[in-house]
Amino acid sequence: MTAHKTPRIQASDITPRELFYDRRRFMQLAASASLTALLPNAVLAGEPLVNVKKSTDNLRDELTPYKDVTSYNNFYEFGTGKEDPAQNAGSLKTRPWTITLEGEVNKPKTFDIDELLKLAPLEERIYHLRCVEAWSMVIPWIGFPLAELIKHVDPNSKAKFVEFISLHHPEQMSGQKSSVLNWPYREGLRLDEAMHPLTLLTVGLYGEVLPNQNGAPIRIVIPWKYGFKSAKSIVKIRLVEKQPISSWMEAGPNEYGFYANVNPEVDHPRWSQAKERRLGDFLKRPTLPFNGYGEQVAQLYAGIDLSKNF
Ligand SMILES: Nc1nc2c(c(=O)[nH]1)N[C@H]1C(S)=C(S)[C@@H](COP(=O)(O)O)O[C@H]1N2
Ligand SMILES: [Mo]
Repeated sequence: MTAHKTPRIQASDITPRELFYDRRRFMQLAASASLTALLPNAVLAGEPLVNVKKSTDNLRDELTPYKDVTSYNNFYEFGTGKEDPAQNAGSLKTRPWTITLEGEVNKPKTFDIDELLKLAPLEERIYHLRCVEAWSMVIPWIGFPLAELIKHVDPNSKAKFVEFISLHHPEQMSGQKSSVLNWPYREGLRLDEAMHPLTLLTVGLYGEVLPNQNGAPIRIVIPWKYGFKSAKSIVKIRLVEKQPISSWMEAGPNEYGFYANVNPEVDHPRWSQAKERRLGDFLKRPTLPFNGYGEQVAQLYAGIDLSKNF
């Protein structure tokens, strides 16, 4: 077992953010790290990730507690209840795991997840995540820009959109025995959205390997869009010429659009999007256009009617 697969935590590897590295949690991590070192070929949810470049984010908002981030989830492959994924996602096998990049690219390639992890330095990014159901969280993700991966396969001139395809495996994903969505889960972005530096290919949170319920071993996070755009447990990324149709667009075309930019002015047909409840808060707070990332991303939509392209 190689060193990078069984990271031992050292005081120097731990970011000094008292917010989340309280001493008790640190001791739990130390214990689990030495235990997993005995298991063959395991890179387990909850193992610490080392050599992560610390966040340069200047958000002042309080982080959502680890417990809430990992126990209140949407991941329909493991059930439709918010507590289902944490309960049921233990059956997902995250090694071995490959991701295939294909379609309108000059150098299609299937990456082993551990090979992919070495393509670019890991960074911590504190992002707001706003669910279309009007709750939100603040999460310290770990990953690197999706653009870094896409550059490796060299998109050709026909590539205009990117499609993400999650794992389809009903034996491991009990929720796929129900047809609540058209499996596998599919999402998509315009190529320029996918290449935007905020779009994060994500492998961890709170300093650790992603828990299964949060989309292990690899998911996307697009902080200015509703949470459903951030596909989990991805096995395929396809560059395509035409706008792909996502699972949610199929399920409810007048409720879930392709763009899905967070927009307090465009209500969901069944509820308002003007406010959100931050997990742990009692009172709602106003939702910000583009989830607060307008300065970085609004220019991507210049000249587009966002009430029609919701
Ligand atoms: N494959 C897959 N990805 C998914 C989902 C899903 O059901 N399946 N749910 C989405 C929704 S609606 C949200 S809000 C976020 C939630 O991410 P989190 O549980 O890590 O907070 O994941 C998104 N990605
Ligand atoms: Mo969501």
